[in-house]
Amino acid sequence: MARLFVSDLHLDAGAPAAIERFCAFLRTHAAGAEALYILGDLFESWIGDDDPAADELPVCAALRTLTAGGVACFALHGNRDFLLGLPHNARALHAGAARAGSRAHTARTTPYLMDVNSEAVAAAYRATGVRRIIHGHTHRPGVHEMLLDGTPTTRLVLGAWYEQGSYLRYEQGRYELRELTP
Ligand SMILES: [Mn+2]
Repeated sequence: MARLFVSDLHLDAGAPAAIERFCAFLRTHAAGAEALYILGDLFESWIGDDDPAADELPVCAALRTLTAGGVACFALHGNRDFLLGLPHNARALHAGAARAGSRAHTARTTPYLMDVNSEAVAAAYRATGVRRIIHGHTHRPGVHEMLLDGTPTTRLVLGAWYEQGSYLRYEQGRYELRELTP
């Protein structure tokens, strides 16, 4: 059975077509998988699990259906939905830090980081000992192979779902980036 990886869906109640695209993905591709890994930014923003609007998002029900059907589902917090599962006092702390960070960012003229830093990637490989990294966040899907200290490494980057759905499929030792037909 396959393991599927997605990231950067940025689902928002204001864009119901994107929500339906992901729900359809859950009902079809993911329903037959062994596991689904959501690697950040499932939601465009998330103000808390107690947001009354959250219960109305069909994606939450679709994820419940998926896991009830026996598909393991794992989710990392992204920079857009880092408040998933946090209690209110933690959110208040983050909100204060976000406001301070926003002011500091506005005061700086540092260009926006658009892709990974290759030195940071090499450091992550060396620190962890892994030779394969799967990530999203940059919204630049692709496969990057390089030799690190003489050893082959592979970095698989997931695409964002703004225009079209995409995912990474792993089965029997093979990884494949796939796009959903619109
Ligand atoms: Mn993102």
